[in-house]
Amino acid sequence: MKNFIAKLPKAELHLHIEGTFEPELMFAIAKRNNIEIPYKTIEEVKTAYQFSCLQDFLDIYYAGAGVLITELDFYDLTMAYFTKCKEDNILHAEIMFDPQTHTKRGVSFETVINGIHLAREEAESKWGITSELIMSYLRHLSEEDAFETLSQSLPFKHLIKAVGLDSSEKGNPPSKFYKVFKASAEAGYVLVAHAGEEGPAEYVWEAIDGLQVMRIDHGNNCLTDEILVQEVIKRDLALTVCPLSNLKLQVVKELDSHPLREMMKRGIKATVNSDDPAYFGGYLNQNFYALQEALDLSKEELVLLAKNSFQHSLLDEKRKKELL
Ligand code: ES4
Ligand code: ZN
Repeated sequence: MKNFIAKLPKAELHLHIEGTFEPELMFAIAKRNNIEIPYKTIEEVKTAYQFSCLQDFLDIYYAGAGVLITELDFYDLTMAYFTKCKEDNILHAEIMFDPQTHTKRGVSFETVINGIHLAREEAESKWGITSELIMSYLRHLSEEDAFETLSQSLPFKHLIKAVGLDSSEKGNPPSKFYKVFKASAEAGYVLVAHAGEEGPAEYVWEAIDGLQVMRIDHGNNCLTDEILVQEVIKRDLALTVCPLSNLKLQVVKELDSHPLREMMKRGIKATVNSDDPAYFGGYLNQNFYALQEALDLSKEELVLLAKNSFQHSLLDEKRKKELL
């Protein structure tokens, strides 16, 4: 089965580039930027990566991203992820980045996007791996702040395909961002959002009706509302599910009680993704391996999940046809 999964062509649709920051690279970049980090060894870092909820993780994730300063840092970070794509047979990746995490620290939007973009071009020319960028607004910040990010993005609009919504979900419902999502759509961006990871089904309703997203990141809590499930199916909205993330953030107790099987059974289009692989214990293939074992997924089900990832990607129909 492992071999079957490893060879299966895949797309990854839910991946935070700041969440691919491996401790080894973090140490190297911190050193060259003369920044102190609160860990002495890789082991120390790894023991710090124990989370009881999303916020626990986010505190450490934002601190880690704080050592990224130059275009080269963002290039190295992104190139390291594409190397993993090559190893995992990911042919297409849709990469989220959090501009506010960096602009708040005085790193310019341009530095972030240029570094990421350079790596995207190299991955495509070297390995044929295509990618899209999703600029994610931080939901713990204000809508006004998101509007500022939207305007900073406009000179680079040709490099960005979509906007998303991430960070602390509870207490920050999608309704906080209706206006900026509407403006983002008018600017030409496709819309996605995290919803129903820790937040209730009500937040997923707001994401699909209020924000008008074409895909839901996580969406686990959809299952608590049968009318919502029917609506998600009717509108053909895919969920980008992240098994190891859910396990590490205690969204699920055990992988064998993961809702993915129930989602598939009910006819929801689900995809498998790694979210923040450097923090959650594995890249895409590891997520597939763990899930296959826990839920005893068949080869047919694995193929369906992989097909869904291409079908519900932001690729144009021509490239989808090539890859499917
Ligand atoms: C995230 Cl797992 C998760 N949830 C919400 N926001 C995020 N940002 C990075 N990872
Ligand atoms: Zn996420």
